[in-house]
Amino acid sequence: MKVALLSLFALSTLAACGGVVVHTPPPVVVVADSDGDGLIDEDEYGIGTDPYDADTDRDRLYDGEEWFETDTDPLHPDSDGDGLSDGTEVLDVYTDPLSWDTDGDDLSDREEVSVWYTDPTDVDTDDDGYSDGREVATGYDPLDWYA
Ligand SMILES: [Ca+2]
Ligand SMILES: [Ca+2]
Ligand SMILES: [Ca+2]
Ligand SMILES: [Ca+2]
Repeated sequence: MKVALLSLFALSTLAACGGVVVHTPPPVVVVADSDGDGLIDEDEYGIGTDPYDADTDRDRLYDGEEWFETDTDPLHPDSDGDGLSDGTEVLDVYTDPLSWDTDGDDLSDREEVSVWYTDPTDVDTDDDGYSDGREVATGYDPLDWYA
């Protein structure tokens, strides 16, 4: 018998060529990020953000950015509750979106930016040796070295 001389490999090759070829699709892994914000839909469902809205809390930071980079709450536009949105702190005034008083002078980031116009990242804006918070509390001008 000629066939008896064929190796097992040859036999299986013959069988494959003659048999029905069944295409098995590779396993499909769903990693859809429908809104393109850097968080896959599945994670968004877990976190509670909207998988079809790149910026669920409307603070100008993408859900994925908040989750992976700034550590801010993608469901709350003002994570530290200082009155400035996370987007404003990160993109505009460069303060800490996770601290209500970035420079520790007892004036909140919002107060410094929109009330006293002092530098929220400088404890003593006018460099007179007295902190902005202390000047405000004692009636002095935190923007005037002489007052
Ligand atoms: Ca997403
Ligand atoms: Ca956001
Ligand atoms: Ca802040
Ligand atoms: Ca401050």
